[in-house]
Amino acid sequence: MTTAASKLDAYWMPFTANRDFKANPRVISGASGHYYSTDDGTQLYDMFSGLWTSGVGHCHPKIVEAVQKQVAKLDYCMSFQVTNNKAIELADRVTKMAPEGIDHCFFTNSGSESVDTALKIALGYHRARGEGNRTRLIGREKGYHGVNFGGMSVGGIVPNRKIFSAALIPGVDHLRHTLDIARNAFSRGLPEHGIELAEDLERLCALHDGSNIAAVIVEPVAGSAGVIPPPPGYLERLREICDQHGILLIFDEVIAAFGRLGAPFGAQRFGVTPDIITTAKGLTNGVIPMGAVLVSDTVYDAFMQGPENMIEIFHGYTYSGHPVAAAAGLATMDVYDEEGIFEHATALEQHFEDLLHSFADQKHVIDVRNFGLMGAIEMAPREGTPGARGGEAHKKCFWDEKIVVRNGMDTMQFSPFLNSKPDEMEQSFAAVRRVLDSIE
Ligand code: PXG
Repeated sequence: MTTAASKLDAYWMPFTANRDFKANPRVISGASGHYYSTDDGTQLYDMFSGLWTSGVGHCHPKIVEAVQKQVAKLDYCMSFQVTNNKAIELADRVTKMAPEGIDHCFFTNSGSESVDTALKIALGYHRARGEGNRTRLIGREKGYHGVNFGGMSVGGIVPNRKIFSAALIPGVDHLRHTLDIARNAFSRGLPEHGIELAEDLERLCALHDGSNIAAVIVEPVAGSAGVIPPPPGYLERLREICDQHGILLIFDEVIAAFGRLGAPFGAQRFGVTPDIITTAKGLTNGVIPMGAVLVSDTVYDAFMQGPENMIEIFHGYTYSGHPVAAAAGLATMDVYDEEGIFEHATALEQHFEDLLHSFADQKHVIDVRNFGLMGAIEMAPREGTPGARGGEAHKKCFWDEKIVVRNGMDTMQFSPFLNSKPDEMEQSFAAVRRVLDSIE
């Protein structure tokens, strides 16, 4: 046997139950449009757009062509002191799509790197302005900001932090999360209750004195924790409090940016402009790893001081602004524009919401949440084995129904393609229903 599955032992898979997986591997070897395929020719419908990454579908011909051309023309060039034309073009393009006043772009290779970069920029910004005492960082319970030390520390997903607790960076506090199933179960879109939770930030300002806080980082809609949209007015209130205390507001838009919420950025959808936006995923449609940190003029200008021959921020990656990734990014932006992808995503929202909420009366389902094209169906955990019901649903979807869905414990998450067809959404949710019906 020389198939990929027989060699699995060497591969330590990320965020996966390795032994369980290797006993029954699910190996993808091809993709086209909205389907994955396996070596034996099975086609599987992807209900998660990759991992929130591939909004316009897999192997989009325009992006494939751009990558093929670029890799043959300029495969790599130094990212420090010299740069490449594609990185310049992409930074310009993406900042033009960003909210007014967010005009500068620092490239990374992933969401985790974007978050750690943003946190470092926040600290550097205050120091450059003579406020080096502002070192505290504020995250939120249930937040996911990647797995590097900074992002893990401001993040609020317990298992991701648990065994690393001694190494979490000091000086971090967390706002309470806004998931309130008791009051908000089965909300369509933004949940009614919970705006008062934004006042947690005032409490932390009172505790530490706001003048010691550097930045607050939140996902506009929490993704990994199982799609938790904010109560109306919550993000606005965070913005206000940050302004009152001179604190930078960071939106982690690794999932929210590039159409998932029907706009280039979640900031625009919510009408709240942060000082810094972190992105990745949809920046290249997932085709080549790339992330970006977008910052306001005020933040950028604070660094552009001192001797002009000096580096302003001692930070960067060998692959920052990689030309092949940047070419994929540019082609992705073309597809977003030329195919009216964000408009299409907006037009699908109602149908997606209706399909999700049709699960409200399904057995075991205790909540359904959605906003934009982010959706979740939460099931009650099985007595004594939390996560078992969700894991079983994921596997049954794959093996019995040939659909790929993601579960976080007992919450099924959905990230439909931004250019989904209504009938494929209906068929795939009908398959999910059959699976949930069959699960005890
Ligand atoms: N911030 C946010 C908001 C994310 O969603 C990251 C940072 C880290 O990105 P990288 O590229 O370093 O993985 C993410 C990643 C899920 C799921 O099930 C979500 C992510 C990754 C894996 C699974 O929702 N988001």
